[in-house]
Amino acid sequence: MHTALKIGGYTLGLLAVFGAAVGIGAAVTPTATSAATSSPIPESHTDMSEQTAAPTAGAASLPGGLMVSQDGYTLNLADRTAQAGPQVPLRFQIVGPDGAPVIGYQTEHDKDLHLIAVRRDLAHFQHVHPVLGADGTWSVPLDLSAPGEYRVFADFTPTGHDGGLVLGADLAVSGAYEPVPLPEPAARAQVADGYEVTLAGDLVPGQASELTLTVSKDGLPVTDLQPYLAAYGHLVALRAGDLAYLHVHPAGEPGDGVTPAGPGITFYATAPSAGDYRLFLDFQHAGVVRTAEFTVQAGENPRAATAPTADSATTATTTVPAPQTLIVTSHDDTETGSHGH
Ligand SMILES: [Cu+2]
Repeated sequence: MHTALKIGGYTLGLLAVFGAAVGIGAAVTPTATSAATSSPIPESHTDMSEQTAAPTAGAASLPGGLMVSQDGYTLNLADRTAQAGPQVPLRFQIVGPDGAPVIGYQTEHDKDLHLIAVRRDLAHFQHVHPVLGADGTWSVPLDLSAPGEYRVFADFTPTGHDGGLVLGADLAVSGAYEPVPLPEPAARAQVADGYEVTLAGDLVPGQASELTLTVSKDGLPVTDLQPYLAAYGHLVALRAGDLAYLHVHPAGEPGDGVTPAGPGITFYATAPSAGDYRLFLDFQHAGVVRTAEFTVQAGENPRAATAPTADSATTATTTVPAPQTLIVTSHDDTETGSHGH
């Protein structure tokens, strides 16, 4: 009985690994799939045909921005490298399932395509709106004064596609890269010209979380925010570590009779996992668009949780140095106390 249970457990484990292999193999290489087909578990073949359908659902539920190609649409940068400079022309195409550059887009948030560029250390965020040429080539100047590895996200909805897509591509900017550590989590962000934005609400892994960002200037609430991209603010949230691009949507829109023009702007954001995220809020006031940036922690901090385990030695060498982990841990305690989460 005991042996039978062990075998059963082993088989289940094997099937789980096998299922995962098929999931990856079907999407990437035929080698993994053929290896899986020669598996010595004949009764699993029926399971496999069911598992083969899984990758589609899995890819659909992945956070945006992690892939350069999805659903037959590919983000093609004209150049994957650039020289540093304040006005570097970026050119790219969205190539569709038919192999031709996409020229038909559905307008979302007032624009046919939103382009986000950020250095991989989550510094130097930019949100711009490229111009589409007749041949399907988008172009926009980027401020790439700071060298380093950048991630470029195209957020768009092709005509005829069910829902929006966020594709991501790497752009290397030559020069001396001096990465900066992710700023500590904080509920308050200072913005130029006397603006301050505070953040209320918790980012809960796996569910749409309500976040309210409140804008003040020189200590007074701002109640005359201007519509920007069909909302009183536009929020982009990226996961630290892989720059997964979260789905965020505003609660209400200007002119709907219920949404105030500040000082609070409410969003719903879904964090795919526990961990650190960087939030970028674009808001417009007195004719100028400004960006407020926050580091937010969703759920328990996985870095703090892994610190005391047996494999911490190997983890420490590949990820975060031990002293930094200690600083983060102590900061968590003060954060929890001061904000009363
Ligand atoms: Cu945009």
